Amino acid sequence: MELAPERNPRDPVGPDEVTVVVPTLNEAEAIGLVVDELRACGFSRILVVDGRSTDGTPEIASSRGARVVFQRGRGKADAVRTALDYVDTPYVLVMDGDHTYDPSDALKMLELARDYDEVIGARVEGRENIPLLNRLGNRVLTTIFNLLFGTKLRDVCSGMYLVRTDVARRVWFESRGFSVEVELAAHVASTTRRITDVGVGYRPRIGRAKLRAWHGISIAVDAVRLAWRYNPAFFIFAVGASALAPAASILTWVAYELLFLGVKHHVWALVGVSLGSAGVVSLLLAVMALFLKRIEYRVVEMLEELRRRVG
Ligand SMILES: Nc1nc2c(ncn2[C@@H]2O[C@H](COP(=O)(O)OP(=O)(O)O)[C@@H](O)[C@H]2O)c(=O)[nH]1
Ligand SMILES: [Mg+2]
Repeated sequence: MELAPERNPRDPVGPDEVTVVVPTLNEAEAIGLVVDELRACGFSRILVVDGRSTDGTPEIASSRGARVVFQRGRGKADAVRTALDYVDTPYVLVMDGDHTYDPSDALKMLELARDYDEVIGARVEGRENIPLLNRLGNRVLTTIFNLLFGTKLRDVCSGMYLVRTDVARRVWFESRGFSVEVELAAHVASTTRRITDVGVGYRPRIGRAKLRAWHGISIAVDAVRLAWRYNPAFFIFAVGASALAPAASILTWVAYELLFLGVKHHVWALVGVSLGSAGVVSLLLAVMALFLKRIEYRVVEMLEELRRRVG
């Protein structure tokens, strides 16, 4: 029996070690082009996970050489989870099927795959092609994510990311209630910490968006849930710090009345000062909660590094 040549673990990951998972829902206009581009970049294992399109998307995809399966459940998240039942390569690249991502950017992501559990394709060029509400939501969520996990990621909600199949299987086995992208990134950032991103372009979408309105809301919910789940102390004190807003308005009004009209509001002044003090203390504690968690993550990172060198 002839054995396959042993791969050098330092060689970059090749497209043949990757299954490209493309979730689709009525992407007939785009999917043919997307599959062609992927193949032109050397990806031969293309798995289109369809959400029961009615416009012929599955037929077009399979006529261009992709494997097509139908998803369990509903929504893009269930589609991505379904895909794992069919993947038999060490890596998975998830990519939207609307022609927004350029597969040649994915090749840059492969270069980092040996050193990381997850590589995100961060949309740095063509951001104007992301709808405004999503752009704002993505920025807020990414900022909160980085604060919570002490990471420096640029785009946690990207629709293109490369992940080790075993890691994805572990994480997506049970849902924690986040969108799949956030769930995966949060898991890696809080355990092995081997997560990074590569700048990629974002092109105008072909066809109509499927998730738009929902998306903004689910991104906001994800941000709040992340804080609550991964750093409850921060969450509680951040809520407490919001007392600073009413405190500032009350004190401004009290000061105005006193300085310009000579009216004294003793009780309101007391309320304002109390709220303000509680807010300041909460704010300091929230910042402290972030720093403590960062120290924890740094220790986790060092232990992981040590484990890798020994093992
Ligand atoms: N299988 C499946 N794919 C979906 C579903 N909803 C959206 N998609 C696909 O997921 C990708 C991203 O959706 P899109 O509408 O572009 O959302 P956005 O890029 O996040 O604004 C596209 O390829 C869609 O066809 C779904 O319910 N099932
Ligand atoms: Mg899209």
